Amino acid sequence: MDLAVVTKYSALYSKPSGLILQYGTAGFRTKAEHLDHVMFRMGVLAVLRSKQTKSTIGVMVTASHNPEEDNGVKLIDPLGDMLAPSWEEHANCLTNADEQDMLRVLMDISQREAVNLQQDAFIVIGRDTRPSSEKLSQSVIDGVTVLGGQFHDYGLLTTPQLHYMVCCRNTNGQYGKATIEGYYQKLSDAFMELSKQASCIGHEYKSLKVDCANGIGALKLREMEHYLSPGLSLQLFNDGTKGKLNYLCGADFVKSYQKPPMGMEMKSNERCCSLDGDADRIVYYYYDVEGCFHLIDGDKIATLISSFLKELLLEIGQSLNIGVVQTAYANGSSTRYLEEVMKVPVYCAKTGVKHLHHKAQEFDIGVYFEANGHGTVLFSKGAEAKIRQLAKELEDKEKKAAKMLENIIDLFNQAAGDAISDMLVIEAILALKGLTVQQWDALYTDLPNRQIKVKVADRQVISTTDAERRAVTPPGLQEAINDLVKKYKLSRAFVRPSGTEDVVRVYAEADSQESADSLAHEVGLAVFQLAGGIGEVPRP
Ligand code: G16
Repeated sequence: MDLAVVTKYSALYSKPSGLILQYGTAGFRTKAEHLDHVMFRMGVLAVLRSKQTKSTIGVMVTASHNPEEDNGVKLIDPLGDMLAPSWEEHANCLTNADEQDMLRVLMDISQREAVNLQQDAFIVIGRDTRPSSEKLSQSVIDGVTVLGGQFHDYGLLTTPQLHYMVCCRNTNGQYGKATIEGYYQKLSDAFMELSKQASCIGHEYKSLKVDCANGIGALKLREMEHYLSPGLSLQLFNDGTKGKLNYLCGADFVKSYQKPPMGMEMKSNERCCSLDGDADRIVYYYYDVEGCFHLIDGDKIATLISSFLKELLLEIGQSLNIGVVQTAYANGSSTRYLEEVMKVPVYCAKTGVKHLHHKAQEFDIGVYFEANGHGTVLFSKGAEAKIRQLAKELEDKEKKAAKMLENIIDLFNQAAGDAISDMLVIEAILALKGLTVQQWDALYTDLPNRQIKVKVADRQVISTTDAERRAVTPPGLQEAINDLVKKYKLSRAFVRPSGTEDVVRVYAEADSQESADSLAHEVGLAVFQLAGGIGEVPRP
């Protein structure tokens, strides 16, 4: 295979002049009209990665929580995990190369990574429901075929479903069947088995209201519904029949604004949840009888899951080590509860599933969740084998606990955070423990917090350290944050450039909502002044 063939076609996918993009928190993301060349080039890069690893590689076309006008692309590595960091660098070089430099960059990547160009390549492709996604995924396919790669286009899929497909294909079906039916069957079998163990499932555990962010989650939950019957009945809202993707709805909206999504009919004490645009995040919430809104975010999801896992391990007499991985956005109360009450070690990673996933792999059982609802649980090979063996050997109560753990292993998407799989795990745990949403919420009280976005000319002027908890540049910014934090009780604040949107994110928490709002605003102003703010000055 001759790399020069790529340059013959790449001119058809011309790069807008001067456009520089970075492979960010979850791949490339920007306005859809700027992405044609990126898609073509990522198709080409996926072929090189596939040849190098002799494995199937995934390419997902989505911008997840971003507005409908945006789009994006990320590559999925052989085990269904995120692209290796050194290949993110190659992705940057290839995407930003001028037309005349393409061949040189491709040769450089192939040499440095010892890619055997004669090796076969196989790529699987998925896309979300954005109007731009179909055409952009065709550009990916063009990139794949120009280098002679074979491919399978799954069409519309959630992001975690594509991660699952890649993992299945590269484990020769050991992880599951690489079809959409295989995914539904694997998850629903595990869910139904778990549900059977709940001694009496009352009506309150059988139905759930789901806001689908007007995205792919709605289509996929509709397809899956009958697999879950009669265990769980889902009432879908924001299913894409009218509203705009992620607009005033979805997990990111609910978490950021701490408000229910538009279009959801909520009665008091009813358990509701929201997915995001590509169904890899989930948050829960309810209204209490006084009409007060309560958000149950990724931190509380991690707490519910790890306490359940700890109980089951205790029952089967196993001391497998459990670790919880969070990010700087984790509510201070959640970290305190996990460490002090549950006695579970907690680690802080940089934002982005790739960082959390990596850290979670260090444990027998690694629970990782971002506060925004993105996460899953990883079981080491050894822990999984032990649990499966105990499920065969043990008897009575212990056997039941080991079987539940076995079902939980199958129910979690271990390739990536997955809103559908997380939802089923949560529903099963609540039913098994007989917990209401209010009881779950009452595990601990969140410290009031606020997140805001600030526009700056170049967000890369902000760099951070200590898992993003301290700003290194621009000079004076961290000192300003320190001074502001001192003004409030139980307070904490940090800033970081987003890796998915052209904004700087500001997070603040304090002893009251008023203080958290005011601290976030003041820190936002400091960012605006010291980091080159543009447009509207942050308002209280
Ligand atoms: C992506 C990542 C998440 C991250 C989020 C926000 O989520 O997968 O790990 O928390 O972006 O990242 P940032 O603050 O850098 O913009 P999604 O759901 O958009 O794919």
